Amino acid sequence: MRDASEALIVIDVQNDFCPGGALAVAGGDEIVAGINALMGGFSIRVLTQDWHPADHASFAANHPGAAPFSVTEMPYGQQVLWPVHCVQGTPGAAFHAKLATDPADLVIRKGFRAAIDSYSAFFENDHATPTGLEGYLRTRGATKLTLVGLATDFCVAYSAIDAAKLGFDVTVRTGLCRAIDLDGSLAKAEAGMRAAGVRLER
Ligand code: VGL
Ligand code: ZN
Repeated sequence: MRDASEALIVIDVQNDFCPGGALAVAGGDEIVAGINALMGGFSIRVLTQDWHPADHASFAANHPGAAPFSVTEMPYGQQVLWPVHCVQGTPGAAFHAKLATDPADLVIRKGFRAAIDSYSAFFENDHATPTGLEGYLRTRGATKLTLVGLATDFCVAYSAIDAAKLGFDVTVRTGLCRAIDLDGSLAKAEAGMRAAGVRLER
């Protein structure tokens, strides 16, 4: 068992990000068994869940004429327009059936405000609106975080960089993550994580 100051954060291991899902990440389901095995070693375990209303601004379908995976300008900056995914209460938003959810201490949902996306588990995409996860982790005494999940280059990277900026000691286990890799986004995300002081471990 790791020290009580260590937390495992499992990012968005949901059906829509796994093969067959609306925003499928190649090999997204391959990481589930490894994540389940890792969970047993941590005394603080958090799952995040992408959780959008149907009218969410990140969906291309809500922007007439916009193609999925195109980029638009939002009041808070650039935003990729995604296929409709992880709609609240739908099977696509549910965790992968084989993910061990019972051991989780906390499930934190994000992206539930229609006008703003939230890749990071800590802040929405305006980089200012907190999700509350920082307070939870600090009050439980967590200082060292291990991140795994989907997708490496979006929600995992944004969460890892925010966590490092907040002063947590952050490791991303890349072997237990899978990427969307949109126009070089994976290389960019890895460089951004390294620059923020995030440890990348296989
Ligand atoms: C994610 C795109 C849109 C992710 C969530 O979990 O990485 N990516 N929503
Ligand atoms: Zn999303």
